[in-house]
Amino acid sequence: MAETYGRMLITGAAGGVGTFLRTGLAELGWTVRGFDLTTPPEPGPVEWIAGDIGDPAALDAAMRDVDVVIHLAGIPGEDRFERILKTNIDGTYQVFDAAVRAGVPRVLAASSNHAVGYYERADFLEAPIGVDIRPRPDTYYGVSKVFMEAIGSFYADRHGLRVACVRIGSCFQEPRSRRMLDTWLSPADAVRLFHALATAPDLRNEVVYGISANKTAWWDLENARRLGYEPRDDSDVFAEKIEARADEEPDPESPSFKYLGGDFTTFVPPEE
Ligand code: 15L
Repeated sequence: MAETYGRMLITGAAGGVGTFLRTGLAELGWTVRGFDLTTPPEPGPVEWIAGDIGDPAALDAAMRDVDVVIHLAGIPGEDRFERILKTNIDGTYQVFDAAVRAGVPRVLAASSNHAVGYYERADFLEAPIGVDIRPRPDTYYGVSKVFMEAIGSFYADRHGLRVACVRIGSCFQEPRSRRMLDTWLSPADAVRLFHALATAPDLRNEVVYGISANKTAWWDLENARRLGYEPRDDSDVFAEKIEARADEEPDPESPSFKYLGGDFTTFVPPEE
């Protein structure tokens, strides 16, 4: 019989990363309560609440008897500032605030590599970069992740909430580009990472990078490992396939190669 853990609320549970985590963490023995705008997807978790992170009453209901919140809900890429402000900035504030109101002890939140997307490849060729560098967001989306890290730190210090914000690289079934060979977080390692953070007795107030054990990694996993994360996957197994697909050598001066945030550094959302 598998070990059983507590109840975990996952906001954005219907999304890509949400789907990996809600299934993988339930398999590990967590009682998963999904929260998303939609009705429960198949295969669904044991519990589901359809609601909006902008709605404090829906969050109050969702937080009841929860041991850990994993906050993934939000716009997953660049968008107009007003929309990022409402969903990613105010929505994240609402989730942290509801967790404190309900007395939930621990919140793990999905930050992103785009909080530091304007660092250059050349900045971390010698040695992987740690989490203590100054944020350099590459988009309004990245700005919202810097806000997430800031409110997480503030609520950890002010309210004693245990907080980890995970600067996720690229969490997909497989890396989809050369850049993702460096930034890939496999679904199985994502489950390992969030499970480690959900159970680490020493977690207080951290920002960690979320990547697999990629041969070419830009980020330092030291504090994630200290908290119990042991990545097992390596994007290198996909390198040949990706190289065969890519037609030419990358231009070292192109933003998609030069910056950590890749194409995010040049993307501007269309006017509505
Ligand atoms: C992210 O933060 C996005 O949510 C995801 O869709 C990917 O694009 C990822 O970053 C990435 O940088 O590859």
